[in-house]
Amino acid sequence: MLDKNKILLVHPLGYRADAAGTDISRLANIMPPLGLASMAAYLGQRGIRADIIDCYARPDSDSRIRGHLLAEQPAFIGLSCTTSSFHDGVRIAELAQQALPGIKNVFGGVHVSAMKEQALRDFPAVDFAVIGEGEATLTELVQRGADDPAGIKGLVYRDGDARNIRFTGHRDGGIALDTLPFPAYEKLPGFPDAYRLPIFNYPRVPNTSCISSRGCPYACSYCDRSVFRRGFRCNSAEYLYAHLRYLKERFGIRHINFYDDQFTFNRARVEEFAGLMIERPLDMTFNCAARAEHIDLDMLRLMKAAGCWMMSLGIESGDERLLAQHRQNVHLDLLAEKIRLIKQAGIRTKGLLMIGLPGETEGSIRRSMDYVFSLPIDDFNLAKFTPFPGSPIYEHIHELGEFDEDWEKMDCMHFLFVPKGMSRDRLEERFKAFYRAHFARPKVLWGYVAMLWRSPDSWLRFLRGLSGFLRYTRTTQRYTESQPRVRSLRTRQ
Ligand code: B12
Repeated sequence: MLDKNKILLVHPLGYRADAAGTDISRLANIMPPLGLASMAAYLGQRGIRADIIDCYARPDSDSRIRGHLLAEQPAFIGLSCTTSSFHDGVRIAELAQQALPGIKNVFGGVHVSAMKEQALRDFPAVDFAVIGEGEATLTELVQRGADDPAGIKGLVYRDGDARNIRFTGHRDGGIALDTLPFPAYEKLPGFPDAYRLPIFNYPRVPNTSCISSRGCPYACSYCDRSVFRRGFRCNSAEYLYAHLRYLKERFGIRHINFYDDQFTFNRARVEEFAGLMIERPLDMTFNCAARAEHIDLDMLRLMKAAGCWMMSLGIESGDERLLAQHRQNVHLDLLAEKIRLIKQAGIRTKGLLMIGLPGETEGSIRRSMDYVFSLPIDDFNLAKFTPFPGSPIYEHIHELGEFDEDWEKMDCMHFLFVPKGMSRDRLEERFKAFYRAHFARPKVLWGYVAMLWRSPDSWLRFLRGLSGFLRYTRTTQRYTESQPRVRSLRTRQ
């Protein structure tokens, strides 16, 4: 008899465990699955025991999953999947069904939130999909049991007949974020030491990432907002301060990376939070991401005094005409001005860029390089544009170029989309040239040398993972090219 009061939550690795040592994303960055940790805490408050297995932090988890299922006999297994990890999630769901007949699986996260009914239609192994915010929907499902899903908002389920798939509709509004318990970090084995922020992106260890808001009011063409949709909800400054104090006191955390899409969107909140960090110091530093429209020098100086170490800005492209096709408020001069203000306030800056957007040309890549290299940025990240299901551009992507929709490779490390007028080889070549040009600049190189004392732990990690990094710089391809994949499931069955 399965235990109806228990669920195992799993964060899949996304590919075979023996490839984890050569995955450059993993080498550089392992972050806690905060969505799962939030749900585990929420379920726990309601008397449901939720355990977490994070295969991303500890690959080779199949035997751990099997062992846990046999020992604990949970009635549900929950899987949190991006597009690239979805097939691995399906594989784990099948593994669970074999290990523990009768167990029901429920998928959540960004991929199924975008696919909705299609996730069940194309994948018979998937029992339920939670669309959007998971806390309340999952709690209701576990409390009511797998046989009575009809009235639960935010759920996709099979109504008797395997072909009769229903979506109950989105939940109204969203949870008031201050009513949520802090994520159950203690349920993440090895937290915080098993997790690592992006290399060279933090001054001190232990550190972690944190989310203090949900939703984004903007509508960029390439961004999938199926989970939290439009709008913006955030924790109050007091809640946020209490959250950081908890992380410091319970886990010794000394640096936080806020992964909010728009950390500075609510100015009053930022001012109040900074005020608290200054008045009652926690000896913690933090990074965050912001949009140029929502920062100014006074705010930046206050944030610096409160411990802000690095700020990331989505530049995406240095070609104004290209950008205008993909996002609102495109003013590259204003953006450059704001980046200078960040530096003036004494905060490190990181530029986030994309290459291969629809409309990209040799000329726009050249302009992006010229623009980025004219800015005083300390670090940058160049992602290969990937059209994710749920993003506005996905709807008509085939009109804009060639798209090979191979979900397992949709990890921003492959050019699966090639814009009209470009070739894949040329994009690869320009991608490498972009990075080479960045690293060839003496100022940038000196910045990385300075990390010897600014972030000594990053250098240790870099040296330990050197063979993996070198392999990557030689190929700029990820594990999927050279390593066995999860298995060759077709994208859509
Ligand atoms: C932190 C983060 C990571 C972390 C941790 C991921 C994780 N599972 O938490 C790491 C570093 C591992 C990561 C890796 C990648 N990421 Co990432 N990541 C994020 C980020 C910035 C925040 C996620 C987060 O913590 N959100 C806050 C929590 C509270 O929300 P949540 O995770 O969505 O969870 C809620 C709901 O989705 C739902 N839910 C989630 N899981 C489940 C499971 C069940 C059972 C249920 C019922 C509900 C449920 O309930 C949760 C609570 O309400 C998001 C952007 C964003 N703003 O969300 C991108 C994002 C999810 N990542 C993205 C990408 C592309 C990647 C990578 C492919 C790229 C890369 N090269 O690094 C890899 C994939 C690795 C993998 N195996 O999945 C894309 C995904 C797009 C897509 N369709 O696939 C996003 C949306 C960013 C973007 N706009 O492009 N990522």
